[in-house]
Amino acid sequence: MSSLSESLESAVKKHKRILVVIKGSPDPDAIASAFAFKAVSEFLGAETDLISLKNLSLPQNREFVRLLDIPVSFDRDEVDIRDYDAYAVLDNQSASVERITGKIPCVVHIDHHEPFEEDITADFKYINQDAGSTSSMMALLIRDLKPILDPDTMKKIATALVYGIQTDTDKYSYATKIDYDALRYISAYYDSGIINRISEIPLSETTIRLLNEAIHNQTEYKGWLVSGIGFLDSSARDSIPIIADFLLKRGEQNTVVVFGVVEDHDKKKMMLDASFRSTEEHLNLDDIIKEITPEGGGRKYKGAFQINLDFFSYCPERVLLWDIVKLTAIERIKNRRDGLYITELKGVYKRLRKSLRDFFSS
Ligand SMILES: [Mn+2]
Repeated sequence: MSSLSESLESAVKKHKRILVVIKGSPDPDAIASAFAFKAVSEFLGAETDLISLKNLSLPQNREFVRLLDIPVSFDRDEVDIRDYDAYAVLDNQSASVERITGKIPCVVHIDHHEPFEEDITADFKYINQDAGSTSSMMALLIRDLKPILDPDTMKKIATALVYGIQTDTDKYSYATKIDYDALRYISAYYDSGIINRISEIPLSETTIRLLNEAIHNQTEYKGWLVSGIGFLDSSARDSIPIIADFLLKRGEQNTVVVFGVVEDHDKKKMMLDASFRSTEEHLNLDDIIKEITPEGGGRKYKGAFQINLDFFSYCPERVLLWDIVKLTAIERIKNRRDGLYITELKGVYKRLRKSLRDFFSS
């Protein structure tokens, strides 16, 4: 057993009841890695519940959860933490969770995004940017831990992890050695029929309509494509990253930014939501986005940010409101494109510092 899986084991064994919080949009990588962690921690003797702060959005993600019978409760922003001794966060840059952090300890933080500077300590903190997905990291931990799971559970977990790896690496186009190592191990257990069923689900009508909107409203600026798609209901939120993926694949520009205003009418909630996609390996999307707002971040090829607009949900002039949001967002994104030279230098410096560190520590 490797020292990593040993430290995971000793961290989990310190607690009886663990709450796993899926913080961002509940995508297949986040759901699969949380699901795998639940099985591992239950094998190690801890009861574990999975909650997602947000609701599922895409039809294929709903089908993914349904077919694999993944026990996550969605759209939960209230939870009684007296029921838990510790919490865990997977597939998110930050281990901070409102109303939970500071009250119970963070037992596990596993992620593959750019590390985020914060003072939250976790008993087991494992951040690896060389992995294309958190699912791969979980798969390799399971390989080393060798938990005894019943074959049906193992099959579900392996299937979920394969799908998590597949979606986060854009069907393996960004897969790294770690992802392939993980696939080599779990592919012996997964159910390819379920993956095929999920992959066959077509885009929803709403996504197609918004895609059309995006194509007609695109602006090109110094090799970047920027497009605003207007207002959309929170149930269609994940259309934004899908449209960004789609526009990038058309291959006209190396970087794409798609944004829209996501609304939840019942709760009077409104959010500017943007997705970044790039084919440039050295474009530091995390730096680019963090300078727009700390409520966002990225990794190689992908990034996103959100800006709360709740106050503006009272605005009676929707056309005007959208124009203001659109103009401001485009202006800000253009500014960041102009400031790119500086960001790129910072990226070079970071990489230089890391390679010097690796050199001296080896
Ligand atoms: Mn991920």
